[in-house]
Amino acid sequence: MHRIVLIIFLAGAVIFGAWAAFEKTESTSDKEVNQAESGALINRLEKLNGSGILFGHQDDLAYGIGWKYQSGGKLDSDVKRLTGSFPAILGWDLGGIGTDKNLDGVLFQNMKDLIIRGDALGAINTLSWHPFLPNDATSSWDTKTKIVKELLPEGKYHQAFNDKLDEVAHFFSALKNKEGKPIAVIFRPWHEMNGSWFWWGAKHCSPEEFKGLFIYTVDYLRNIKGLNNLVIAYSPDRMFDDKASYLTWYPGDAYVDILGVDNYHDFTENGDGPEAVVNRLKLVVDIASAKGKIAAFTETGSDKLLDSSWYTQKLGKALYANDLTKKLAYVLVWRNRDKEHFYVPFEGHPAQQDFVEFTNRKDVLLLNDIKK
Ligand code: BMA
Repeated sequence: MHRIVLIIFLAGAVIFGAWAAFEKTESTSDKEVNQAESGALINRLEKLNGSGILFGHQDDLAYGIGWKYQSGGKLDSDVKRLTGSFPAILGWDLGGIGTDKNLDGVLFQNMKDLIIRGDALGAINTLSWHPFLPNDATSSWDTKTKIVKELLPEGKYHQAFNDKLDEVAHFFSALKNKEGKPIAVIFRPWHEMNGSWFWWGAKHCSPEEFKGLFIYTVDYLRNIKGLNNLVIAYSPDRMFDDKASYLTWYPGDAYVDILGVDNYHDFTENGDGPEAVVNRLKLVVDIASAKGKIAAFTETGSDKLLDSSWYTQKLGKALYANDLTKKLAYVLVWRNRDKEHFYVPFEGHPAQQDFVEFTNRKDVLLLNDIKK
């Protein structure tokens, strides 16, 4: 009798031990795989940086001038129509998450499919977020209420904010490739915070509140929701002239992988001019390099391309102004809504040739240039 009890006990111990060891290796290797996801994208961006600057376009696969992606249909792209290649960087926006369409009319289901299809082709996806207020207002530009601190723990809308982040996390966790592995993407929340046009902007919260919001967002997605496929970008708008002003809203090295800048205005007549674009890019690269991080021109463009040589004469000259600016990992231009609002030219537009010339540069990288 005793022997039987002993045998059962020993057998149980062996099974438990094996199970515990299995559990351990499972979770250790899961963790390594997970860290590898965002890490691999960072490595890839760093590696590609030696060959040139990646070119990106917002909503590129979703719609363009005179066409719109149909679920499951053939891929199209205004960049490809002119150059023969999709862009290397695909920009998307999560504003409106929780409903069926984003703020610019892209069905989230299509966005998900297109991110997955783009990734399979070798492109890199970046997502910004123009969130709606989690109270009764419906847009990022609604600045009536100072709401940022109400989103943080103890705040009136904290639970509503968590619910929003759950929706964001749900979207990110659905980004899986054919092998079922999570797809790493660049996430660029709370952009242009040094302007005051968005409710998280400079006049609507203190830098400390802003940092709290940024840190909470990244912590929640990474630690509470367990997402390991996010490479995080920090991207103020153009209003900075030194390191301190650039870093006023910076949440800290632990929360940021890419240091960026959004700048449309300095290319226009009312802005500070092309030298200011270059100086600000240089500053971003300098700050990023000192931190061992990636630098990027996270948003720019010339709406309607009234200056038909904007790509070679303005953007190209700024990107390749000097050894610092050349270290930018990528540049993203905004969306092609229609003939009244677009940033990439279309067939027959006066800027067509210039755009093709710009993208033909050896150091401007489209998808065809970076395919694995
Ligand atoms: C702006 C414009 C708008 C758009 C918004 C968010 O610059 O392109 O049409 O809704 O960005 O994408």
